[in-house]
This record gives sequence, C-alpha cells and structure tokens, in this order.
Amino acid sequence: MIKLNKYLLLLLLSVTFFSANAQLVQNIFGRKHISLNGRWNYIIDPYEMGYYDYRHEPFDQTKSGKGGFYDDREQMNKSELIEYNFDLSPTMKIPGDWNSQVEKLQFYEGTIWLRQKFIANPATDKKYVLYFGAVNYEAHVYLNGKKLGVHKGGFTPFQFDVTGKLKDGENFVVVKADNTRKQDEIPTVNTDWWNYGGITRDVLLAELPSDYILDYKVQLSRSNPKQIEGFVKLSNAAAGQTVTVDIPEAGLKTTAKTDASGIAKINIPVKKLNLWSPENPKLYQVSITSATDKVDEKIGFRTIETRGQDILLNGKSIFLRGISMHDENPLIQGRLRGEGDMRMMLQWAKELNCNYVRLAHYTHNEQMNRLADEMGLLVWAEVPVYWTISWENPNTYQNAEKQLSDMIERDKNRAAVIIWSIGNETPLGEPRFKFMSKLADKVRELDQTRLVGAALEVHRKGFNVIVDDPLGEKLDLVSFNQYGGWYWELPKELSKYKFDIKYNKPVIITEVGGDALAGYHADEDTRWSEEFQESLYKHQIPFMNTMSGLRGMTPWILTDFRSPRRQHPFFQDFWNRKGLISETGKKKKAFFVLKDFYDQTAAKYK
Ligand code: GCB
Repeated sequence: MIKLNKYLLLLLLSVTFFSANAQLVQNIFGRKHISLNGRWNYIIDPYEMGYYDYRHEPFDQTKSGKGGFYDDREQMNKSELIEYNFDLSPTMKIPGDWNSQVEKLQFYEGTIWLRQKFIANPATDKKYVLYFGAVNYEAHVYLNGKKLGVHKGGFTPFQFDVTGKLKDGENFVVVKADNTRKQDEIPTVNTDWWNYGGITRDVLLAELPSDYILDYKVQLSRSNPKQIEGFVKLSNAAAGQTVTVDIPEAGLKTTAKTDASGIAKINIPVKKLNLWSPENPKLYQVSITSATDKVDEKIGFRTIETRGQDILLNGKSIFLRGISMHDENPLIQGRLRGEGDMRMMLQWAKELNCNYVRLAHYTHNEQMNRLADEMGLLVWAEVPVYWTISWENPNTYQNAEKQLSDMIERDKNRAAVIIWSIGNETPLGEPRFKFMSKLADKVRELDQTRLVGAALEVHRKGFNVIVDDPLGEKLDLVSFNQYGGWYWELPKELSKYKFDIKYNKPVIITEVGGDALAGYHADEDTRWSEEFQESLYKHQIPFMNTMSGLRGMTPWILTDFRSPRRQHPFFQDFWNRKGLISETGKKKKAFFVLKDFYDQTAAKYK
C-alpha cells in the first residue's frame, strides 16, 4: 500500500510539476531574448549514473533532490569525491546533434548531459521563459540545480516559465537528453532516418512584460477571402482588455476586447490585399498590441481549398511541383543547423522549379517555414506518426496529438503551410483507423484554414494499383506513396499498370523514387546506377500522369540521407540513396528529368 502511494505520488508529481509549460509563446524569436546557443559542455552517460543512484532511484525524486549531474558540483576540498566535472568535459555546438559532431557518438543512442552557463539580470516586473526549439527525444531540464520539467518528442518546441528562478549574474542550465528509441513513443523504434540525438534547435531565454501577448492567429478566413480572422490571446485571462491588430501597408486595423479567458476574436474586412503565392510571396508587416506588449510579425494572406479534383490557391487551380526532404544537411551529415543550411535546401528545391516541399516525416524547424513563406514555397508539414505505432496505447495517442497540436500552434500563421499531415505509411487495421481518425478530427478542430493529408499506401491486384484505404474518407486529398519501378516491378514495365482510386479528390503522390549512387554509371537496367534512377523517373512521370486527378507530387527525395537501415557496404554505407542530389551536392541525372517535367507543368498551370 505504501509502495503504491509512493508511485502514485511520483506519477502525480511528474504530471503536475515535471512537464513543460503547456502553452507556447507565439513567435518567441520576435520577442526580446538572449540566445543560449554556443558551445555546451557534455558528459556521455550510457548508464545514467548522473540520473539514478546505485539502487536505480532517480536523484531528482529524492527528498533533497540532490546528487545528480544537474547539480553541476565542483570539488570544494581535496578529499571530496565527485565523479563528474562539466568544466573539464568536452564541448559541442548547440544547436547541433551529437552524432555528427563527435565521431564516437555516430551510432550512440542513450543519455548525454549538456550544460551551459549564462549571465542574466532579471527584472522584478518581467516574465522569463526558457525556450528549446527541439531536443531529441526526452529532455529533463534543470536550472541552477532545480528541475524545471520533462519534455518528450524530438521535433517540437517547449518552454519553461523561469520567472523568479533566475539569479542575478551567473546561471547554469543542464539538459539530460536521451534519444533511446522505444516502441510506445512517437516515432516508434523503426524509422528510415538517423536518430540524431541532442539539442538540435535553438535555445533562448526570452523576457516578456508580466502581462504579455501569449498567442495569436491572423489569417484569411477559409469561407470568406474578403475577411481576415483570428484571435489574440493574452497571458492575463481577464475580460475587457483591449488588443489591436494593425497591417499598415494594407491600410487595415482593428481593435477588439478580450473575453474572460483573455482571448479577443479578430475580424477585419479586407479592402484590397496582395495575396501570397509561390510566384508572389508577399508578406505584410503585422503589429499586435496590448496595453503592455507589442509583437511584430510578417504574415502572408492566401486561401487554400479543394474543389472536386482541383486544389485551389487563391481560387485558382494549382499543380504542386514538390519534393520531399528531411531535416538533414547531407554535406555535413547532421541536422540542419541554421538559416544557411535551410536556405541551401530550399534553394535546391527552387532549382528543381518546385513551388512546394514536403517537410517529412516530422516537424521541421520554425525558421524553415518562415523561409518557405519568404521564398515562396508551399509546405506539407508532418508529424512522426510513422509505420508501426502502438495504436492501442492511450499515452501514445496523447503524445501524437500533443506533437500535432504543438506543430499547428507554432506554424498556424505561415501562409506557406497548406497541408497538415497526420502520418506516413501506417498499416491498415481498426485500432490504427481510430487513432488516425482522431488525429484528423483534431486538426480540423484546431485549424479550419488548411487541408488535412496523410501519406497512404497502395496495394496491387493484377495490373491495378489500388488506393482504397478507409482513412481516405477523413482526408482532403488522395495522398499516397508508390514505389513502382523500385520496390515492385521494373521501370519499363510500369506502363502495364493503371491506378484504381476510390476517392474523387485531388491526387498527390507523396513519395515515388529509387536509389542511385552518384557517379555510378551503367545501363538503365542496372540497379543503383544514375541511369536506372533516371529511367525510373522517365517511366514514372507518364504513368502518374495517366491519373486525371493528379495535382501534385513530392518524389522521394531531394538529397541522399543517412539511415541505419541502409546496409549495402558499397552502394549505401548507411545512406538512403534516393536523393536527386548526392551527399556532396552533385545533381544526379534524374534531377533533370523531374525538372523538365516541372518546367512543362509550370507552363501548363500558368
Ligand atoms: C518510404 C518511407 C520513407 C523511406 C522510403 C524508402 O515509403 O516513407 O521514409 O525512406 O520509403 O526509401 O524506402
């Protein structure tokens, strides 16, 4: 009984105190902040001796809460026993995954401790937020030796309210990052990408007024493009506070009052707006003001909807000339580290004449979506509900829903983002159908101004390639992966096949492609050669074009990427070679086949 109570208490504690603060501050990069990026000291801890005592009890759940590496102790006298030392430990760059920075960590999965020192001069009338863009996968965060909380999920941001917890002068933050794969997590144990561990995105300390603008959405209404709609939410949940939304260049301004929960609904009739599109990525300066706070944003305005088999952007039928990409820089073999890396990837997509990118298979950096806004690339944004998730575990569902909601919360003001994807290649079955349907409903509850997608699979019967996944009912698009010419059949034989699609919706091929080792040349029947991949694209394009409803595609994939599943020592060597661009930045032959097709399509849809 006593034991049970103890565990119950621990569970309660972990739920109430030890989770990241729920509501993210919108546009944290647009607020006053200091960056905690830079070189952090790290300790590799495969046995987690900095977290558990020798009876395997977590130090941070003992009465004193002391004893873990998060104390960052220094030896005070010559007799004292301390078996770690951050100051004498090596450093790595943050943001940055550990696998690509330290050779011996290339395959490491487990716990690493990271510590950064910083100076703060907290004011008594301000609010302070410690923000992490992403830590893969489970992060325990401590400030000045005290636990702030835990966050799970490797690709979404989280934050802690540290008001009253900062010292005037030197402070230290310690993160225990653990990238161990687990069956019940999102993603699960099996993925076709590198499990890069660590603090992979920006860390910052933001200063806000004590009453601040917590969140906002300013977008064109889905049903009425002559109306900007949305809301402003203040941190102070009280009625009658005034907020203003001002778009000076468009001559639009409105003032509204909050309800009892601190939310003010926004409605601005539009006179004339220069609409955002890939050809015209117009962003307006938007200022949001409350009595005590002001935030500036750049926002584009566009509508997106489907009608029959058409996708309409600002009312006009569009073809999504896309490419899939991972959040990985093939040249340095690690996660994208910042704006330069991100621009390189999107610029390559532009060179292919894309107007659209699929940011697979998880939430990419917030800056990536901001760059897409600026550069004029439409975005398919996805959560890592990938392959064989634990469909029947309610905690797994909650985790997936949280990652999805956090992504939507974060990126809901981006004109570029037009599709929220709830997952990739999830296997048919009743529990999966329930799980995925709930996610689709959640998206519609949170955001009615975008489309809902998922990368489905095909199956074959004779020469029919069939798409009849019941989840299709819940989606706005028929979006599916098909690997004709690579995992089934040879490229030349594809013309024998025809598509049999159950739904009368716009068709988007979310993946198609095959591997080629750059520089390996042979005839078109020789697997792994550039000629094989080129021939695959040459046969796939007319094959896909037999579908009258084809409105877009994101072939797999822009660049070669690292994956522990890819074992062939010569052709793969832990690389998935389906990239149209190699790990040295060389464009393979197939790149130009797809580019030609996109040039023609662009002219057709002008
Ligand atoms: C897929 C997956 C993708 C893989 C790809 C492949 O269907 O969605 O994550 O990397 O196939 O190369 O097999």
